[in-house]
Amino acid sequence: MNNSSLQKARYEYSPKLPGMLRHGISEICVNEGAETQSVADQDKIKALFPNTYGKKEITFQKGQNTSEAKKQVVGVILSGGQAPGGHNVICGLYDALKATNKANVLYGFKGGPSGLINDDYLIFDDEYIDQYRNTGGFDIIGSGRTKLETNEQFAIVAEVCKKHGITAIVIIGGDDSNTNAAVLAEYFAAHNTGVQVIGCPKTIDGDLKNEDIECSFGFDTATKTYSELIGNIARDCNSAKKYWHFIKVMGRSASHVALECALKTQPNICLVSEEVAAKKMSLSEIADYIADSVEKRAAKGMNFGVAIIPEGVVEFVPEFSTLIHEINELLAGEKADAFNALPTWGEKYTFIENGLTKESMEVFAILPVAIQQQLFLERDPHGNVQVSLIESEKLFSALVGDKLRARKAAGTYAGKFSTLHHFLGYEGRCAFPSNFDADYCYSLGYNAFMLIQYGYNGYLSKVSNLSAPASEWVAGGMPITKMMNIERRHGEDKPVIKKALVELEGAPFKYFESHRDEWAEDTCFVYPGAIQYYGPAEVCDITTVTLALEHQK
Ligand code: FBP
Repeated sequence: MNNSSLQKARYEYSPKLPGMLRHGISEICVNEGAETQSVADQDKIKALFPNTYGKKEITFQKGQNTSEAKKQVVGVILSGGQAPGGHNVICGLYDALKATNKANVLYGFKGGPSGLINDDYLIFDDEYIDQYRNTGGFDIIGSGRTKLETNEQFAIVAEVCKKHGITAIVIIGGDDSNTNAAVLAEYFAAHNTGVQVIGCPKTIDGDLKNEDIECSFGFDTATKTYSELIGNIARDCNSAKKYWHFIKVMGRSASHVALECALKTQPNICLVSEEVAAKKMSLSEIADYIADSVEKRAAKGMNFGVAIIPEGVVEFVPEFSTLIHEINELLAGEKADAFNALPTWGEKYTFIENGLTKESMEVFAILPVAIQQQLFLERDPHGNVQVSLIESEKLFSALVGDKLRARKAAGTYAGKFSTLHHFLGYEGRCAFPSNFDADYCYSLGYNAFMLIQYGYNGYLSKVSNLSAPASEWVAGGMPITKMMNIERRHGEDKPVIKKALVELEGAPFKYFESHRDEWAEDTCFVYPGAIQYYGPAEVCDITTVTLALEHQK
């Protein structure tokens, strides 16, 4: 492998473990807490998970290790989108496993959950692992989005485990993957396979969090990377003083990423999808809100600014969701062929006009032509509009442009409005993990092995007290069923881990809300700069503003 000097230096970095895991394997014992209940729908979840429901929360502490001395053969998979620090989860798992018993074995199943089904694996050794310590990416074994959710798949996985003598599987994934980890754990228990399942909370989106899991890994590094770039753009913006930058950031439905970047960089505008939904804002209202900032700044001679747009925002605009729903219906089944056969956009437009309700047609009509066409051209394998591909940064800048033209005509606005567009997503998912993510991930992996060693099944590796120095972090495990409720998915009631959206009553949003009017009108940009790996702890080890504000409560 060709290595940069940073990569070589990062190989040597020793991730910090929680104080309670630093004593050496022989001195880590378990402190069992109270039995747990799911966050909602207790009777239904209990009935679905008769073998794994209601187990106790546990924490590790210093004391004689009383776990059974048996050889462990562990399999690990990475599931879903990349998130910085995934390699360190595997490194921590490997180090704890080998420190416990040199004869223990770690299998890495390749390409995500499908690797387990296809029995496609490698066996880790020191030389291989050492090339990936403290590095970004998921290339150590690859990842994938196949879902492990049917009994047929579970039976295959059980066979694969039996073939290799696997005693435990570690699933590194988001809310869906960890929901499936809980179902797999229940299957293994019900079928007396003797195989344990442990999950680790991953996703840059930050939407896998709850009263037990303070944050998913990767969120810290991804938001620091995006904030560096947003800060750089903001400084260019404040130097040239001639552009409004519309920056869309990844994060799927939740706006945690956008909000954290806003807290770090203090842009003029940051939309929060959850607020858009709560206030039932229309596209026109959102455009007016942004145009107000443009107008006020122009009145002060500042024809420039920065607006952050969360990836999922359009799904939260009620009238837009209705429009998407109607388009999906309009092109369902064979109707799509009739539409596609029309030779010109003009003819297609007439077809659309005849098929949509008056209200949806009014929404459709205000969209820029490029977005209108995107809604009809880029569709998923089920024929549905791919909302995540909609260039909402361009959509909002165009709608704001329309508003400003109208205001100019009315004589209320006399500024200039030149726009530039950016989408920040893949730039952050494989960055070198920050010290926080390097430490947190290594701890999650190390801790996952301790849960395996102590015989736990259906648990999420839990490391908490994360806004304190690592020495004060608390390591333990939480039954995944504790985080579950019943939700309607694809027409069926399903047990799932509750997805965390931005809470409008939460401290991060409240802080943002109390400052945003000033940020909208004045230039209050903050330039966070690049992630620092070496230097004082207050520069290098501090995690997100979101967590700091949440812990201030
Ligand atoms: P996960 O939920 O799997 O962690 O993925 C996060 C994410 O980066 C989202 O922010 C984004 O919408 C999506 O993945 C993009 O997916 P893909 O990598 O398949 O393009």
